[in-house]
Amino acid sequence: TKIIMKLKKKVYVGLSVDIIHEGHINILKVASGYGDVIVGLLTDEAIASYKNIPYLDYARRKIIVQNIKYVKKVIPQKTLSYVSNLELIRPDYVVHGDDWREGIQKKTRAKVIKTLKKWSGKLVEIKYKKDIPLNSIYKIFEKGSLPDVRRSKLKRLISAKKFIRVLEAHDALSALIVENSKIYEKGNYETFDAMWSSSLADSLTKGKPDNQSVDFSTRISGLSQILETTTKPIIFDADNGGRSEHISNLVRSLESNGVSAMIIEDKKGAKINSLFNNQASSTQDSIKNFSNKIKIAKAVSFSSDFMVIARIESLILNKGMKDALNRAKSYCKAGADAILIHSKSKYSDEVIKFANIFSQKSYAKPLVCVPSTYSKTYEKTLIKSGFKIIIYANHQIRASYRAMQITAKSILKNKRSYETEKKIAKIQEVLTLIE
Ligand code: SPV
Ligand code: MG
Repeated sequence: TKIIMKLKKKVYVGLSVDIIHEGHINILKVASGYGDVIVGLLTDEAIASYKNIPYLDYARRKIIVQNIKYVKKVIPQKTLSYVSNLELIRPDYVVHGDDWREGIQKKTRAKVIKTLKKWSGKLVEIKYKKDIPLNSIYKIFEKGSLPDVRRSKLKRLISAKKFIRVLEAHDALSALIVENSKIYEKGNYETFDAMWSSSLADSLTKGKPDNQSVDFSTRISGLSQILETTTKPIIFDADNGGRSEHISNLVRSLESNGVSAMIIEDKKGAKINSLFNNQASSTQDSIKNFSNKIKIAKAVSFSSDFMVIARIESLILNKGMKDALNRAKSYCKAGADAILIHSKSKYSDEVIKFANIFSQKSYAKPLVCVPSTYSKTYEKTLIKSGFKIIIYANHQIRASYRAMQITAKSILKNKRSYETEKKIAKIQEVLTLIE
């Protein structure tokens, strides 16, 4: 008798499976009918590039998927695009739900079909089961971003992503802009990863100077409107943290609300904003005293995911690079989870020089920058120099201030609102935003 050695066909299924449901099992079951199923499990980074970072990280999701009986093997899919994994495996089939024919995945699908053609592979599409209440599951998951879940997201994003892009938010509306702004560019989604709760922006909304006139309690209760309406992690500008005796309550308040990080700056006494030209009345804290504040903050924090970030003002106060580097070392050793090197130079040279030296040190921690004055520098330059978190610290409040001013003047000038109508958001648009 003739033995026919038939090689089993290879079937590729791309999945992210944060919440596993019967729809996934159905796809895998059907796929296994075509041959050996290789799951391309989307990495945390690939998922975070177009939606919230998954609740379960890659390693945990992998354990789940590789133990499903229909699955032969799990490999990472590092991009939204299937192409590089398909080229690698050259599967005979790709199996997917038919729900990707429309919407954001349409282009991904087209590329899969094109790639499979090269070796006559086929796309098998399974009818999408409308009775799986996925949207409501995801809604609970996303909107019900409980404090623990939200707080832990920043650290997870830091390990999953090349860099973290942060934009200032000062109320629910501006936070929704951070949450929802998304552009599609060269096969990738560009989004913001987190929000900056800025002392400057919070002060501006209240018409008060940025000198701690708006106290922490007021600012933290103001956060509740952001917490109720969004899911992205929050980094809180805690000025100099206040007096050492007050730090423990501040940390407790922030972490129990689900804030992921607080940044404290090494200035003391009467506070003025770092971007004021005249810093004559500003004094820097001693290394010893400030390191102690970092130690207190770390010691009282309940959770392992709450980050204390130390902000160095040496370059703002013309104390020089050596002083800045020296402080960075002490602050890291005191337990800071990251270092923000601030600058009010028009050029990024000094922060880049700092980053180049600091990144080489054995005690180095992730680096943060606030490119307000050196706004010509592109993100890619900062990332290449070693920065991990980039904070756009005040741009939404400045944008809305200017837009309101122009609108008010237009009404004064034209004695009606018609001229301004085409420049501002349509009433229908703002209504749907809060539906
Ligand atoms: C803020 O946004 O309040 C900051 C950054 O602290 S800066 O305004 O540059 O001091
Ligand atoms: Mg501030």
